[in-house]
Amino acid sequence: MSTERQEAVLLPHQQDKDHLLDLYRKMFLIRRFEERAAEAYTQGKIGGFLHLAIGEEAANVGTIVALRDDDDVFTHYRSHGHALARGMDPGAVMAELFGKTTGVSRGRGGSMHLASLEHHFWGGYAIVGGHIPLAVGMALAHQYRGLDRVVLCIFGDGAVNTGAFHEALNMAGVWKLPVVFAVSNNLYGMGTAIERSSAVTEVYKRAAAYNMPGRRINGNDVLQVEAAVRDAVERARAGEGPSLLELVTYRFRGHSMADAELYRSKEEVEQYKARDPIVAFRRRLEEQGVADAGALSAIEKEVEDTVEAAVRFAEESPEPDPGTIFDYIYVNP
Ligand SMILES: Cc1ncc(C[n+]2csc(CCOP(=O)(O)OP(=O)(O)O)c2C)c(N)n1
Ligand SMILES: [Mg+2]
Repeated sequence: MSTERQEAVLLPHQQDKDHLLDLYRKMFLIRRFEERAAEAYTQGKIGGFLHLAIGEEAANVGTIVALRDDDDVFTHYRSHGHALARGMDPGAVMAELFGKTTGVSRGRGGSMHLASLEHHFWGGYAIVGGHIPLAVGMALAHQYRGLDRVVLCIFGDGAVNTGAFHEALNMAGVWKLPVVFAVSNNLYGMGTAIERSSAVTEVYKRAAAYNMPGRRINGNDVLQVEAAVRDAVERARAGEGPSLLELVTYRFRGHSMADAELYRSKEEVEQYKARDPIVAFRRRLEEQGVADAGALSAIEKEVEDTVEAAVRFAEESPEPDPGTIFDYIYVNP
């Protein structure tokens, strides 16, 4: 699938070694976290659904790092990577998957409902497209209150055929709201390829219908994603309205842990794995002399320790007391 032919024009801070290594560390953290979550799931330690973002780490990280701390994030159910990139504690995110009281949503939400007020991270939504109007509502609130906060709304290619997508983008376009719509186009919605479900498969083109700019970006290049999202965020913050960014990426694993993957060939998956966004970024950092293999391995080791500690924390944390089952359903007065 073709994307913008954009030779890496680096932003000034993208030449900064610390920033580049931070991007690498975040992407690697997501990869290891997801791999360990998959293991824990097969061991029966995680219940319910588990949707992994392995393969989509560049899109996960490039979007979130473009935000200010007080900007707001809404995302869909494939959200562990976004939460980790936002700086949510890996132990508390893992504990949420385990359904423990120490989880970010106190074990009540599980994998699909990560949230953190402190991180302006409003979920984790399971209804495809259902959160897009919520994000637009928050953007309207920011505009109405004269705040310069921007809302980032992330969803999959499957969401662009829901009514909520069209209604919400239309209102955002009419009112020039400070919201950035970022579609992680991983080419499939569950077992359905995008060309079987979308009359127009170039998602970014839909922006024209709502009078906002639309761009298709290589979602496997963290620097291109970050640059595009920063542009769109600046535009929104300056009062120039919303944008639609299509980040073309690929998930290496099934839709969820229960997916026999009969809808795509092993060869196709292998082709994409050969262009692994983490491996490619690692190579680039080495080739450009940002860090040598030893320094990158040290980051990986540190991340592995962090993830092991997160799993231990989740395992050792207490289960919620059944007597508290009705707590947190409504906001306490
Ligand atoms: C309104 C609604 N319809 C159907 C579903 C079942 N469903 C769950 S995930 C999914 C696929 C969505 O794919 P996409 O938006 O591309 O996100 P991805 O899983 O690829 O990240 C579907 C149809 C749902 N959760 N909500
Ligand atoms: Mg998809």
